[in-house]
Amino acid sequence: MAAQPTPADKFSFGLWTVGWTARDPFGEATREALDPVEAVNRLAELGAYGITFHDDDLIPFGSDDTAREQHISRFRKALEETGLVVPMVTTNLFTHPVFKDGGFTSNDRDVRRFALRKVLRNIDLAAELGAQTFVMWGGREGAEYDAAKDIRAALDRYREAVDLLAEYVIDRGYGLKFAIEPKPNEPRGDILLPTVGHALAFINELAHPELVGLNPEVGHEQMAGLNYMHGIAQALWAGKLFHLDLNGQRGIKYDQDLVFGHGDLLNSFALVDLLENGGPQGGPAYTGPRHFDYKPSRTEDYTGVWASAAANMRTYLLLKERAAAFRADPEVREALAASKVGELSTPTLNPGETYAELLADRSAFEELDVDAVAARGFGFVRLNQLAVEHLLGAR
Ligand code: 3MF
Ligand code: MG
Ligand code: MG
Repeated sequence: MAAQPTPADKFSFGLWTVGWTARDPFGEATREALDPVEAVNRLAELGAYGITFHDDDLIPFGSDDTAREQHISRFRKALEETGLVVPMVTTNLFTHPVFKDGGFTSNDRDVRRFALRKVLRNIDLAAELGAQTFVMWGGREGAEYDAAKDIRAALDRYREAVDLLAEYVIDRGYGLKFAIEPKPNEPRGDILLPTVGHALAFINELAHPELVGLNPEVGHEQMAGLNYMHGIAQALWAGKLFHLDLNGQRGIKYDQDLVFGHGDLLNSFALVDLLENGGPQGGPAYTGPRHFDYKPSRTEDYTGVWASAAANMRTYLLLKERAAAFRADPEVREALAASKVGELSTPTLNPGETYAELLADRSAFEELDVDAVAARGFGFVRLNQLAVEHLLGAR
């Protein structure tokens, strides 16, 4: 059985996850508010290494400077006592009614300027607490009505905002990097930068693309019917996997925020295999925080909240163990070779080969027995069954 989580596993949780009091669009909260200090203590006891937060999770919106300092210093003391770190900080630009049409891309310029000020202040706090990553989830940056939002102007304003924030971080010497979190919808009908692909294209248009990467979330990609592991792989390929949000989602529906692995378990297995074994030499492909952004279900009391927090980490560790067994199995290695999975890493052209040489190569075209090549099977189903059997602990 997998070991207990330790800080070396780099598991982190949003304060808003275990702290969610379970108010939803149809019902009142089912749990009392959680003291951030207790969240720090309990997560440390469970073996997490980090905690993350939106400004408003820690410092209620509208707090005066004295109250603000008190909230920060209590939290900081709990961090010092437990050794928990703050690897990531983010800003809430979605709860307060002022952000009902967005923060950086509201049609109302006063709101956009206010949003920038709120984020700049929070960047100072992130740097003060030693965070490396500043996540930006633009949940209200979007629209319900096509005539109501000039999308190109909105993208101009989004870029203007991110460029300004990058300039600020450079000027202050903070060493923070930004991670955009795509989501297709909810709370807006359509959210800007809805998928990993849209966000990657946006980053290429920025003044400081090197400072901006992604924070892809399992459920967000799956809400769009996309393959999360593929999205993570493309983010890695682009050198843009700065952070990630792990949770569970069952199909194309509202944002469920289930425990990691409680949605598409096979894709979670493939994801953990990629993160842990997908590096160039077979080691980890990603070394940042394994961050959980889930919601303890509304049915749970606080016993259930802490059990669900532990479940995220345990599921990850079990999948890591299963993925290691999958990679070590000689039959899997043979099946991978039979499926030519490794062959895809061989460049299609020979070293230095030109198109003239390819055109001159009769074996590539004129003399190729296309029917014989077409008749070869790849054996992908056998390979997948081996993955399923390892996942089920049957091998
Ligand atoms: C919503 C989310 C967000 C972001 C958060 C961190 C409230 O579906 O996933 O959680 O993760 O704003 O940036
Ligand atoms: Mg989410
Ligand atoms: Mg998230």
